[in-house]
Amino acid sequence: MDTERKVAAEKEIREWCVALPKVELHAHLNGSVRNSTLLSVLSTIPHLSPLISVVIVLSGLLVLDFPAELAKQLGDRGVIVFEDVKDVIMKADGRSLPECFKLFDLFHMLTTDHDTVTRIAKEVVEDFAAENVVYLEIRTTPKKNAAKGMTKRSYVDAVIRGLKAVESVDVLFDSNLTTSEPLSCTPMTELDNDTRKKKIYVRLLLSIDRRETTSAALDTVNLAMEMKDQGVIGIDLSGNPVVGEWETYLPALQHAKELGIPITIHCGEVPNRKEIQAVLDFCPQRLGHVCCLNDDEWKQLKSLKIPIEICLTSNVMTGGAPSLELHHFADLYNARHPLSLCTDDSGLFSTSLSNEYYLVAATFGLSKSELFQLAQDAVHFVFADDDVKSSLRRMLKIAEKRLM
Ligand code: 6MZ
Repeated sequence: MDTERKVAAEKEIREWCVALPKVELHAHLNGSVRNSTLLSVLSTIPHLSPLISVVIVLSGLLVLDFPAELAKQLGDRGVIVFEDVKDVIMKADGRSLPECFKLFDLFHMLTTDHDTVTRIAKEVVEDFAAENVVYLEIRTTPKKNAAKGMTKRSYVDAVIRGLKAVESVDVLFDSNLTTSEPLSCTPMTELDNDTRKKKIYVRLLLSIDRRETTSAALDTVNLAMEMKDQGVIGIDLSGNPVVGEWETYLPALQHAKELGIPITIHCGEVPNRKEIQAVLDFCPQRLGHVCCLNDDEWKQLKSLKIPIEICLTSNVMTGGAPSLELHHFADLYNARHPLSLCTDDSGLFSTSLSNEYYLVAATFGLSKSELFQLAQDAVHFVFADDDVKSSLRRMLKIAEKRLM
């Protein structure tokens, strides 16, 4: 194929991936923040010269270069040690997992107040909806911050206010608010002003951060139970995989299981044999990542058939997979293991769910009908109830006529 035809073919499949109605099951709120929002929040930090922000914007610096300025300011004010984070920030091509967590600490300094949490929740939903995600499970770690009068509950309330504030698309987030009408499957880009608004189902998963104590983890599970009629439908275990012990979170995860709350766990981001085995024995409803399993663990995983949230770009950028070509997606897909494509941290890794579908087509040669089947299969693994699943299936049926 000559270059021109190749470029045209790539454009066509990229657009098709955007138009495909998609289900996102693994997206961290603070990892999905818009770069422009981080920049604008940055500019409100006291003593930060507006000139610095303007220069950063005008010079078109790479997104992740800008926290260097933030880090310097925070360093000057004694909030962090600038030298500790400088090298991480300056890296343009992939960061190790520990390096990502240093960046998350910086992001949290910027985003952890009620108004900013509300803003980013609203924008994250708008961004996923804009690329035809029709069902979004967004996960976030409820945070306490006494200085800002923030409790875990008020943090989640602030997220929910963000979901309610979305205007560009109808957000169906209350568990009692399912619709019997099929969702619109018109790409956002093709909607006129007077066309009926597009809909997106949004559900929340509350994350337990691996740095938390057993008691804090239990608080998160109890909060999820308390807020189950407000769109909270599951529990996630995440955070820096080299921090913490499985035994610390187990009582909270066990409690969630007893309460009937669906659970997803970040598993095998590092080769921690004891923990991977414990996670497989615990047998949650879904697993995220599963990068560093040994032969025996792969065998167990496949026989357990636990659905996997696959995060291609994230895994390659953080070194969990050696390359796209050698990503474990291929093995799991060929083994017909249940899986769903996800973004993980679309802001941090500059990706989108459409791009993840495109990467699967470009790297592993999946056809449109195979990609469509992947989107359809993901509906099986959502934590929402059967009414939502039926609605999503009806909508995908309609979309099939247009796309295939
Ligand atoms: C493990 C991750 C993650 O909760 O503040 N998080 N945990 N592995 C990953 N892969 C790279 N990416 C994100 O969103 C940010 C938090 O999500 C978890 C980390 O705990 C991070 O601090 P929230 O909204």
